[in-house]
This record gives sequence, C-alpha cells and structure tokens, in this order.
Amino acid sequence: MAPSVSVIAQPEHTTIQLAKSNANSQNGQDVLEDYTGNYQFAHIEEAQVSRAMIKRYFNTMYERAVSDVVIIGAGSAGLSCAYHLGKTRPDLKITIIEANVAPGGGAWLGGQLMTPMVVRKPANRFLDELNVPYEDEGPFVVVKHAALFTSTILSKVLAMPNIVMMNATAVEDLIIREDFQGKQRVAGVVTNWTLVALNHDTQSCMDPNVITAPVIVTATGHDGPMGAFSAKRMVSAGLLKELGNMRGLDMNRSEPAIVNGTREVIPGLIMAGMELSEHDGANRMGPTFGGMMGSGIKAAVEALRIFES
Ligand code: 48N
Repeated sequence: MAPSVSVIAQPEHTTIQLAKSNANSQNGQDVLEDYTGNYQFAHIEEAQVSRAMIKRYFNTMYERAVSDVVIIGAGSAGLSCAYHLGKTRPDLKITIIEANVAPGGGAWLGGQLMTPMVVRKPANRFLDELNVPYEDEGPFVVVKHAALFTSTILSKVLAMPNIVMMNATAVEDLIIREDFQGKQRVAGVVTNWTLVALNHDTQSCMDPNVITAPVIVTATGHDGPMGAFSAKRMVSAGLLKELGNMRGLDMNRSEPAIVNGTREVIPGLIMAGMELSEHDGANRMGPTFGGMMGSGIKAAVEALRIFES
C-alpha cells in the first residue's frame, strides 16, 4: 500500500512529509524512492530553479569578463588546448566560447557520418593520458566511437575548476588595439548569444558583450556558419592580406603541418586546428584527428610560453 503523503504549504516552501516507513532521508528531506509507481521528489519552488541558474551563470559572466585565456571553439583542437592548459596552469582563468549548443565540433563522428575515430601515432599517447580505450592497428589506433573521445575530454575539461565554457555563445569580433610599440594586438573577444549573432540581418542594433584577455586561442575549424572566424576577421581588419585557403586532402602532409604550424599568428592570437589550414593554406587531412589533438596541445604550449616570457 502506498504510504500516506501529506503536503504542508508554508510561506517559503512546501515540504512533503512522507510516511517514515518508506522514506529515505536525503539532505534533511524525506524523499521516497518508490519505483512501484509512487516516486516522490523533494519539493521545489519554480523560482528556486531560475535563481539557481541565473545566480551562477551571471556571476560567471561577471567574473570572466576579465579572463587570462579565451579559447574560441570547443572542437577537438580547442578542447585539447583547454585540457593541457587547464591541467598545466590551474591558476589561469580559462574561458571557452563555443557557438553551438553542443560543444565538440566535428569530433562527434569519424568521416562520412561513420562513428569510429582514427588517430595516428604518436597522438594515441594523448588518448592514453585521457584513458580513452582504442584498438591498435599499428601506425594508427581506432577509438570505437568519436563521441567516446569527445565526451571524455569534455568531462575532464569541464571538471577543472579554472575552466568555464559558455556554449551557445559566439565570438562575433575581436578586440584589437595597438600596444605600446604601435603593434596591433588582440586583447579580447566580442561575444553575443549565437542566435543573436546569426540574426543581425533580421534585427538591427543587438549590440554584443566583451571579454578581455591577454591571450586568445582561436580554433574555429574550417566549416560551419562561422568556420575560420578569426582568420577571416584578420583579413577584413587588414591584419592578414588574404586567406591561404585550405588545400586538398593529404593526410601525411597536413597533420604535421597543422601541429608544427600552430602559433601566435598576431600578437595575442594563437591559431590552432583546421582554422589554421584556412589561414596558412595547409592541406586538409580528412577523417583523422591526431593533428587536431597535437595542434591543441601545441597551442597550449604557445600560450604557456607567452605567460612564462
Ligand atoms: O571541430 P571543429 O570544426 O574544429 P577543430 O579545428 O577543432 O577540428 C577540426 C576537425 O573536426 C576536422 O575538421 C577534421 C579533422 N576534418 C578535417 C578535414 O579535412 O575535413 O570545431 C570548431 C568549433 C565548433 O564547435 C564551432 O561551433 C566553433 O568552433 N566556432 C565558434 N565558437 C564561437 N565563436 C565563433 N565565432 C566560432 N566559430 C566556430
């Protein structure tokens, strides 16, 4: 027989007094976990949910208005950078801005919507560090599902106390100013909700927000509505004469080129991943991801060099 449940309405909150016989106590609340058709939850007021989200999200926005590093793009390159940087320098305030609701970029799938992920050695050492299992095929390894890599690195990055990720948020411009030597330097990012950033043609005057940081890592990929964002912005801002434009597929040329080419392309702006192939005119590699992991880690090494110089 289902236990009797009495509800006592009080000014601030309502508690459910549950029949002691079946109640489990949890955080001082008697909560009944009864899977026979009478599962109960501790009472909540709707406004408590709103306030729990608002307080935390807008405190984060306030606190991260000044960050140490902003990473644009939470694809395989951006997340690999965030992981290495966040682990190496837990004192740095690292803020990831990701335009999609779902972070991960192109690393939820392998190629042509197939799910296994190919990673060429020695990049499998990064998978070992992340404890991502794989099948060893000799010169390369295969992760059974790309989402196993992406969900693993995402969970580790988001668990780091110094890392904040704002997804569904787009970088729609860069803060560019002259430094004391008269050189153009990137000093932050201009942000907006992605749905706003994609609708400036439908509604005018939806001004953005800003986040300042001495180091920006841009890893916005090469496709999608905002692919190669910073590289394209550098051209339109007169900081780059023209895009190199990604060249045809050549796995053996492209992956070392992307990793070794990852660098500070203008003061304050480190470019990584497939965005760099658009900037430099490097070949693409298609459905192999070791170059993205290595490029992200190299971007972190470049950021550390800046902070330690
Ligand atoms: O996965 P991507 O697109 O980029 P990478 O460089 O991390 O990895 C590239 C990789 O997935 C490949 O393309 C593979 C190896 N194929 C190569 C080939 O030859 O075809 O992630 C970029 C992320 C995405 O999640 C975007 O949503 C995000 O960046 N993004 C942005 N986020 C915020 N503001 C922006 N302006 C912006 N633009 C892109």
